[in-house]
Amino acid sequence: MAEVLLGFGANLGDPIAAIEAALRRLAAEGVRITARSHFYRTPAWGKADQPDFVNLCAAGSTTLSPRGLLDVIQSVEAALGRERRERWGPRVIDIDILTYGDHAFDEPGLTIPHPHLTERAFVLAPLLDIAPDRVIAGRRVRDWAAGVDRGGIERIG
Ligand code: A4P
Ligand code: MG
Repeated sequence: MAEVLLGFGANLGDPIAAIEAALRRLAAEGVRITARSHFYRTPAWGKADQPDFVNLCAAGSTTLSPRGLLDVIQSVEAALGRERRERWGPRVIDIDILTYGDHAFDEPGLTIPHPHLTERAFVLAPLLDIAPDRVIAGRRVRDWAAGVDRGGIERIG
């Protein structure tokens, strides 16, 4: 059994409904959700000319392997209508594997911990709700969070 941290983001359609649906589908496919953050409205990062995102993080436990979890995540994204278009572009749902136990992976198509997580306020703000003392890439989440600009991020639920 592995403890995982997952990040969710959406900025098309009904983002909160999409994230709720993704959590339900993951639970039905072998990821027991043990904690979830509040929802946050966050300014788009990377490509600014798109709607604000809604972001949430969740903790879970699973017997799926990292690859098996990635497969499940991608099937849930597809089921919810995700189309892969441009990098960092708008999406109905995006699910990232932030951590998988304390393991590090860097394989084609799978990098864990998720590469940019320690510099992204839209991940760190929700992570602070559920895992402030978790050490990722050598520092606690609360210490990474102290180093990013969380301006413009608003708790919405
Ligand atoms: N992949 C590799 N490692 C992982 C992992 N740990 N978890 C691969 C999930 N996927 C992982 O992802 C591209 C490939 O990453 C997948 O095929 C998988 O094999 P994608 O979701 O198809 O593409 P993407 O999301 O457009 O690209 P990328 O680089 O993953 O973007 P990000 O980093 O997910 O950023 N602004 C705000 N405010 N909130 C957001 O949620 N999200 C993004 C997307 C940009 N700006 C944002 C937000
Ligand atoms: Mg992604």
